[in-house]
Amino acid sequence: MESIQSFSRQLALEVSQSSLIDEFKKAVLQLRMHELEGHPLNVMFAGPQGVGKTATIKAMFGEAFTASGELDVTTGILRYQAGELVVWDYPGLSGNKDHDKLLEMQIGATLSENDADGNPLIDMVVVVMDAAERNLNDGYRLITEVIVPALGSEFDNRLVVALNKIDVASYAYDWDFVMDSPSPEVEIWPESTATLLRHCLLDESGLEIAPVCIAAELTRQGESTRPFNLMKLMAAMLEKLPAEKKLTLIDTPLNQQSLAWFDGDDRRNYLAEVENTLFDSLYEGSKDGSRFGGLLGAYLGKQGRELGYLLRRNLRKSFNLA
Ligand SMILES: Nc1nc2c(ncn2[C@@H]2O[C@H](COP(=O)(O)OP(=O)(O)OP(=O)(O)O)[C@@H](O)[C@H]2O)c(=O)[nH]1
Ligand SMILES: [Mg+2]
Repeated sequence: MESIQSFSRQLALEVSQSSLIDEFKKAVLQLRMHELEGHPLNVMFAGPQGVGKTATIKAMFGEAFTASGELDVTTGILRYQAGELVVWDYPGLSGNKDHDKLLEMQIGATLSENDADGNPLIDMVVVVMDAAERNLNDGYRLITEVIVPALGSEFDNRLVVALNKIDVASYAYDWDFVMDSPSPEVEIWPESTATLLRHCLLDESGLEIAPVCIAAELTRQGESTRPFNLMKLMAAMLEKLPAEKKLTLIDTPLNQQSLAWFDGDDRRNYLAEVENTLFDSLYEGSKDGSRFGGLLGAYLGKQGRELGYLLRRNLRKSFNLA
């Protein structure tokens, strides 16, 4: 396979071979990439039963990743690992009081745990909820009563909420075959659910969290399933992670299924957001991708533009986008 090299290794190689970047800048960039490379990243997926936690992990990292899971038989927690990334796939809250209480305690305890350096063991929690469920209470309670208290004051940078199965939530409407996207009406119901959830979190608990509407497995008529809004979720996760963890997430083999990262609500350009945040973490002094005329890094001159070009090209490979 062509992309055996991780994203950052390949980028470092191409920077070193570039004729448009001078030797001093090369050294600075190599040093920065070296600093950012190889940091462990632990992401926990939690939420009620059957909401699509495992499906979301599979959508992001592909089937080989989830097939490699190790099950802890006493806790029911599945752990997947690739390179420096560890994903914790927690069993769902089932509605059984004793089972759920124990599970909530486990989640709280894991989130409060520190690694050997005194940093939190879990860098990020992704709470998955089912947009098609009329009752979002279990997921809501999990966030407000278990996860946020365990995360403490730093919850904002460590918590992402995904509202999954928006295809099911939009049951009354069809796929728009002309635009090859959900018809505008389809988005209304899940988006209002997301807004309602956001409002409740703010009003009742003072938490400012904007849930990301996704479909980990969107079935099109007569076609195989593929995700919807996955890039939006990736952008939301990368945005919150510290610089040295962003690269770990991108260096992990990502889902290579054709068009897995393609479909989305297009309300913003999520791929550009991903490019910007990665560029900013590599190029000192850059903000919002330092775009000029839309070109990543171009505001910083010839060398910035070249790094922008190389980064963008390799990122597209990682997401298997043409
Ligand atoms: N229509 C639709 N179905 C989905 C979507 N995501 C997941 N599913 C289906 O929902 C069911 C549950 O998905 P899982 O990924 O196993 O859910 P989970 O949260 O890991 O479940 P537990 O581990 O049992 O708590 C499966 O049948 C999936 O195929 C989606 O976006 N749309
Ligand atoms: Mg599961």
